[in-house]
Amino acid sequence: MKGKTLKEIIGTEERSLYRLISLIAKLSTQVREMIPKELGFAGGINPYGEKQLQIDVWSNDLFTKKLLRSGLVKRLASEEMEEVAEAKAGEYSIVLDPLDGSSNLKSNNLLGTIVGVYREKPLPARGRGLHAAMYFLYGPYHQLVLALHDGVRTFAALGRGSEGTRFISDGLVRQLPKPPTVYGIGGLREKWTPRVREFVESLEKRKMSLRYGGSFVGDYNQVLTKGGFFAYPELTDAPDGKYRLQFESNPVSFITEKAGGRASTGTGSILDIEPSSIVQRVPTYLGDSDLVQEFESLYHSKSQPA
Ligand code: FBP
Repeated sequence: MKGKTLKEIIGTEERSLYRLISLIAKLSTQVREMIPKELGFAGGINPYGEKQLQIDVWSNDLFTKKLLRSGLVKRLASEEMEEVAEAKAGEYSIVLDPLDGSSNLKSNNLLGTIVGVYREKPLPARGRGLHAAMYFLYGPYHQLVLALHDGVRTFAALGRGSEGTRFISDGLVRQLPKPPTVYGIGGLREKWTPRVREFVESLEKRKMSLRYGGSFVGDYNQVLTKGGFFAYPELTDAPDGKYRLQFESNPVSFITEKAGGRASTGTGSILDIEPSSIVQRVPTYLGDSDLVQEFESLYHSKSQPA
């Protein structure tokens, strides 16, 4: 079967979007190449008070500088920066988690990059307004999962070095498989609220397989590939969970809905949240639409967590 290139998938109707996604994909190959070379800790602390690995800083600088100088991006917000960065002109606004799962680096677990693309607009923005969303998974092979208006496709990076790499897809639009077979839930079990615990125990009884590797992109990709449910839920000491709405939950929620799934805060769609700040977090429940709706029903039926 002859694979399809990014150009063939994105088509010519939006040349600037093709140029933007090609640039992001090229930069992702540079991040992947850098991962084994750059370990250790920089002195910096990101806005969430988390110690930044040097590769976090390097990846953020790479994407920010190259995208704002491309002439395509007017605004860029990143999990690693407190303020929205701006260029003089550009058709698009970008939200970015440059290296998701960076705490996994030393154990050589899966890492990824998450990107949301808006037609130029102020940030923070509602996820419903996303124009495209993607993530790169730095796994056994370098994978791109890309959601456009007409659905989700996956690509593999072929070739050597960031200049020579081509992203090739089978061109097929992905839907979350049924029946759902895997699930993953973040946070310490002892900190799950009663309604979260009750739902997870129901999943265990359904003989679904637990898949949790501590990397949002890596764990979510299992749900997209095998069908299932993934959450970083409300916790007794963190009612908004851990994921940032702008940089993690909105882009992956966009991908989820384009793949026929559902993405919820427990009370409603993540994509419909009117953002209050660039750093806000949101409890995140994603995947098989029936399972997520079942969780929402349970969520409504139980009182607020203690
Ligand atoms: P970072 O953005 O700081 O890497 O944190 C996000 C993340 O690593 C997710 O990729 C992952 O799902 C989650 O944190 C793991 O959290 P925990 O260590 O609490 O299981």
